[in-house]
Amino acid sequence: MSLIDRTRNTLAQALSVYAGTGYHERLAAVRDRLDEPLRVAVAGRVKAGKSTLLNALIGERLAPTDAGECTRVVTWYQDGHAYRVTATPQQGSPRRLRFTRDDGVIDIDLGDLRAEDVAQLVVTWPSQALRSVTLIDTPGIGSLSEQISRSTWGLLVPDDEETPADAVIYLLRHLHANDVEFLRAFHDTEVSRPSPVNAIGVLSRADEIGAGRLDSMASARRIATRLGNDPNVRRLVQSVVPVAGLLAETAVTLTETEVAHLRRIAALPVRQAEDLLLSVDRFVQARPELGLTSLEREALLARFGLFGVRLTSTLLRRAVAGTATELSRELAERSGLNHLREIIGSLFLERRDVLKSRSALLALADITRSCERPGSAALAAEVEGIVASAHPFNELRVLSSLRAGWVTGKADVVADLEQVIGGSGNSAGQRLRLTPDASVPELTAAAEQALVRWQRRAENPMTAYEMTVAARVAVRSCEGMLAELGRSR
Ligand SMILES: Nc1nc2c(ncn2[C@@H]2O[C@H](COP(=O)(O)OP(=O)(O)OP(=O)(O)O)[C@@H](O)[C@H]2O)c(=O)[nH]1
Ligand SMILES: [Mg+2]
Repeated sequence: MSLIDRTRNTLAQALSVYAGTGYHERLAAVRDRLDEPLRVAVAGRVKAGKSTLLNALIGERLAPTDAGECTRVVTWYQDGHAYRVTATPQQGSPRRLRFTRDDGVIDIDLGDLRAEDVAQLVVTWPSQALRSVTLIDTPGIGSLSEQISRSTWGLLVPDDEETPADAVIYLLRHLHANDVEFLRAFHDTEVSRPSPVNAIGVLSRADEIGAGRLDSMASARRIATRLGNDPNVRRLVQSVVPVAGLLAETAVTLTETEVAHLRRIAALPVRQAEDLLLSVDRFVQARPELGLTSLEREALLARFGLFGVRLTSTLLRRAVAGTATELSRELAERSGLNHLREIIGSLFLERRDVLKSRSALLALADITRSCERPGSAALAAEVEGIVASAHPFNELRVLSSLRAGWVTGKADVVADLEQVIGGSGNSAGQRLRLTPDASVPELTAAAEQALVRWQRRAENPMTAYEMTVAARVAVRSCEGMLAELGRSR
């Protein structure tokens, strides 16, 4: 039986054990959550670019950036049939809020509520992007007021260890001791401790890293790779990808007017354009003959950043992109957005069932601990049994151990192990390092070879104990792939 079905059965059992108690409702919510989209929180320090990145992922400018009271409230963005905003006050029952939409940006009217009185906002928005994930925007951890930081902590590291989010995208700007501490606390939970599996790192505002020079993204990639290999970071997040969030957001919401304005800069001879783009002040004031008002120039800066204006005008001049559609595609690629989407796809969405089961079992374990009832001991044993034996959890554990440096070996062996157990993506192709178009016979042959390789290692008396345990898990992973491939023939 699959992990998610086992989890579902155990939940059904729990619902009957706790029928008529105060826990029944919470259990029903846990059960319903299994079938809902994956909940992914976007977290990080103040002004790390969280809301901007979230908008880029949704493809609309829904989350407020910069100023505004609502940046201080945990806000959920979920798919639905109607456009609706609901506030859950700290005290009292949820209520609908009025909102307006101007230039694509939604402006929520809190009415007589103050930001600190609101536990959370839920924005329901019909959106293709939100069909598979519910995104949770969080106020920055760090310098803002205590209470706001606490509400984000509460979301990610709740006291009862039942995390409202199934996974998290953690934005890092400059690695700071608090960042690491924050990640550690988030992962300090039962099923996978510490788990890099439900967290990915984004090196945000990547365009600013090389001071906005055209090669900024290349510098950002180097830094992200270095961070991703840092043992302190590796044991906390799966991988670190650089994203220029502002450019990504603009890429997916680009307007024809903006492209027309950029064309004027692209029409300048290279030298003159470079001179104009030397600094923000220069760009806003110089070359009045360009036919762009300073307001229009400021608007371009706010949407693209200096790096983005340099990059897009260069792309237009070199005819790499001609139309708004082409430009949008090019920018989504160059900003790192496409890469981030791929990573979210392979590390979160394809692991959806495991992440969902994990959240549900954590909640269930917590309930059985807090309230004893006839049948609850058996239930607790069942949960423990699933957590201890289900293969996907074993893979998570090996992955965490690898990342924590507990399982060691030759670099290529460790890399192979990490790949085979799904560390870089869950599909057979990714596990076996084949291209996405690999055929079933090719995949089967590669899986058979991997199986032999890992069986040998598991049986070799010279293999260290930790590696033997890990190798057995890898063997199971290979057998699982072969079974799956056999079914698909
Ligand atoms: N240059 C550049 N600026 C960015 C980028 N991402 C965000 N910004 C700017 O940084 C400021 C803060 O962005 P937000 O997305 O509101 O950041 P946040 O982390 O949600 O901020 P809080 O919710 O207030 O903690 C805005 O002025 C954005 O335009 C980026 O990738 N590059
Ligand atoms: Mg924000």
